[in-house]
Amino acid sequence: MSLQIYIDGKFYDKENAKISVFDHGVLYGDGVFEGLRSYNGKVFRLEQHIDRLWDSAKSIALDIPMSKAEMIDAINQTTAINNIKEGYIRVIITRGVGDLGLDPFVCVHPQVIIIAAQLALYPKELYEKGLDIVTASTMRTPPAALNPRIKSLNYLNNIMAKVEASRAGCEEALILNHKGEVAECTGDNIFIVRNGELLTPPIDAGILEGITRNAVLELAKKSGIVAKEIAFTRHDVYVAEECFLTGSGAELIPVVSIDKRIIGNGKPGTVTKKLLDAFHEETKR
Ligand code: PXG
Repeated sequence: MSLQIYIDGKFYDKENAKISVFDHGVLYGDGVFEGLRSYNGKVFRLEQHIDRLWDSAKSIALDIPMSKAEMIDAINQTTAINNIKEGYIRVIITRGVGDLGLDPFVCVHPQVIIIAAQLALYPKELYEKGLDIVTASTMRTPPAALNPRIKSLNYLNNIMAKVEASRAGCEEALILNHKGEVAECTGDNIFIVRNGELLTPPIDAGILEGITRNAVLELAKKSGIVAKEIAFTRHDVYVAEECFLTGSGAELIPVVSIDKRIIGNGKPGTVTKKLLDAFHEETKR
């Protein structure tokens, strides 16, 4: 059976899962989304993703045309009908069909799309070897322009940084904020280890408040690792003992070099490994 895609209350075969070219999601990138993971058929931190989705929608003045409970139901139905156990789930809310003008309020019916697919992780050897990354010259969108806390369909800022990563032969790029501080990567949050302490940029550095990031901060505290949300610069990454990225897709992935500077001994570090083990335990529960 072909993959079943949820659109606006109904399921469609992948080949027939289509939306209007007049949807403002297509015309303007006007909408919000979430990327979730399921482990053994259960969605990881589902309520937190739902809350973040509702916050993103509220911020862009978009009313999601269902309750949170109905959304949870729809997500669970979509994973079940596709028999997804270890999977990746994409929830998209578009502004809906409008006309060729910008006005979002002519769009009366937002579209809810849910895709539940088999997982496409980074290759296993990258978790053992670690990533080489580069700093992008593309600056993170300043929060005063469009807050990166909104997980919007407007990902061009991240895509421009991804272009730089790809062209440098890297999987990811570090993005700095409008103050030149470390913000995050194109689809992942960043952590470093310095003097045995775990550091990650604060939300007001202009980043997405990652669900995986928050899980790692909790796990660090439980494991007796001092963890701080504190602003730092590219220099701090260059001289860090360890570095890793977090995201629903990637979980925790070590970074072993940035801008051709080797981080630590050029291998995934002990704090990274400890937290990755703790994270795997958490997702198994
Ligand atoms: N920062 C940005 C900009 C992101 O898009 C994260 C951090 C990590 O957040 P979570 O909540 O996932 O821990 C994201 C994650 C993918 C994918 O395929 C991930 C994201 C967006 C698009 C694709 O892994 N967002």
